[in-house]
Amino acid sequence: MPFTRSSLLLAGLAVAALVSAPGQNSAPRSKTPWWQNAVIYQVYPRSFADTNGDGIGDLNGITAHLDYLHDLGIDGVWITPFFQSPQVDFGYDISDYRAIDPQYGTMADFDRLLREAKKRNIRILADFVVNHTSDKHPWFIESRSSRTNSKADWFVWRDPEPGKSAPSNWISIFGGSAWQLDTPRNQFYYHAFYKEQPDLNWRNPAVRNAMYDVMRFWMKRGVAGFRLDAVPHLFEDPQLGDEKVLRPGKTAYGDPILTRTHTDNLPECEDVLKEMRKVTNQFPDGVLVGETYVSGVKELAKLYGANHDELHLPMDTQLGFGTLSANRYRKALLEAETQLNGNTPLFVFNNHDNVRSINRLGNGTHKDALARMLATLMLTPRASALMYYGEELGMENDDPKRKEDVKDIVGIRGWPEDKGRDGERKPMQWNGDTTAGFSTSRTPWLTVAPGYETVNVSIETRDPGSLLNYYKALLRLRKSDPALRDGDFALLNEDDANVLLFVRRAPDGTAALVALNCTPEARSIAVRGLPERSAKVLLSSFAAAGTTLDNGTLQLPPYGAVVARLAR
Ligand code: TEU
Ligand code: CA
Repeated sequence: MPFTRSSLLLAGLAVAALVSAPGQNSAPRSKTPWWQNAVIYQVYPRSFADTNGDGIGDLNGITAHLDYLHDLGIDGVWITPFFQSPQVDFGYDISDYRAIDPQYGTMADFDRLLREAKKRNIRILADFVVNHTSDKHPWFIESRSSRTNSKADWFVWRDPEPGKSAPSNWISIFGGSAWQLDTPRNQFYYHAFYKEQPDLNWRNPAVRNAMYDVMRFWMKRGVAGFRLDAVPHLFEDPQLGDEKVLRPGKTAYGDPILTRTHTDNLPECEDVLKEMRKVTNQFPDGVLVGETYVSGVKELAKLYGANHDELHLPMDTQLGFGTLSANRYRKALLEAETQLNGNTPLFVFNNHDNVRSINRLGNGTHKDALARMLATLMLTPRASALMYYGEELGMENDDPKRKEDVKDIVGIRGWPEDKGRDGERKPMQWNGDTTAGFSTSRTPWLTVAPGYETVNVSIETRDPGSLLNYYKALLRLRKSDPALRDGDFALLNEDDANVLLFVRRAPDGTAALVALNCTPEARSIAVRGLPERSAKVLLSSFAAAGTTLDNGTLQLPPYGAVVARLAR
């Protein structure tokens, strides 16, 4: 989609130079660990950059673009799984945790990536798929071979029972029964995801030790830490027990909609997280990010550990994965501030499993403004953040049009209700060439999304008013501005259902006002409860840096966002 500048012509505010020029010299970082208030950029390696022309992105493609990531201003890169895998779930089915899949490169390529990243002060995080292996992993091949082999208890096995088609009514997240009958054991094994992804038995200490060895293997190589995949699914109720119908109807895969009380977020998960934290603590930069979809802030708070001894950064899905609403955002920010026991929240709006936020949220209009508003919401509170490749460009979801084009198996099973995750995994848009500069192959593994001709790194780098340059300015500002870096956090105008307002005030008195219009209509508000009568724009989606704003009547265009220095 070309940018819709006209949408910004509102409320008599200047349209033009949309980025500020914050000081070049970042203040020295304090001794806080690197991951606090860090921005971690998620790379889906298959779709980022292909250097050998096979249509599939690779590790060398990431290395080739480290300068881009450095200029963007991120602190770390999380790479989704690049380990040896049959690729049934595009890497989330691992057959060797210690080997690189040849599609993505070699161990030498990975070591070079680590070295080059380090030179640029960028930490690399690996994706650790802890819940399950591939059915082609030697551990599972041995485990399924008999009831008595040395790995017999490494996966979750149950006897068939007369008159029952499966040990329980549990449903796989990817559709169908979560139990698969297997020969020659003549037993069922449990799989939370595809049947090609058998669940490891985390109750077995040998499994735990083997997995902790894997962590040490990568951290010794130079990986800073891990994004732990599917954390809530590590344990199942040993008593089994059927799930109840949560609500009438069917999933996109034709299954009943059941509770997941026997399989999700069991308290035992925390024991494992504590052990993993101990492993991680042996390494100075060690960090554990968690893929933690939870139902509320209490559950989220627990995942940090009562003594800060579990996850460093469990994903806070409250902010980014609900509806677009000032009231909801206010509540999520307040909860993150007050109910996480002083731990660092990790905000995220986009990843490889969810429709991109500018397509998922809003009413389809003013997408460029919406992108800036969401970026500002994610990057100006006190938190770390996860970005997803292409988010900084305004890349849009591009779901397959025909079932036969779908690559993600859940999209085949769920068609047309659930078209799968291909839409948010489209090739990174580097330039306006036929394949968006992603690959020299004319047939990349997924076609490039429409809009790449204008929404791409090459064009946006040169356009001072681009979304990319907005992100760069925002990332610089959050490091260099005392208020955004060290300031506390206070909500204002808490009864406003349309505009979210907050102030970050640093110990030295420097203060920044953040105003975000969460609606597709222009809004005009009076800021209450501030000694300062005016503010000077630092960065905005609609006003030039340096513009003076009157706090008495702040005017915001649709989805307008502004960060401003409060004048004393
Ligand atoms: O996702 C875990 C997860 O809970 C998924 O159900 C997610 O909600 C779903 O993909 C949305 O469509 C992780 C990975 O992020 C995902 O890509 C993997 O497919 C999955 O684990 C299995 O490893
Ligand atoms: Ca390739």
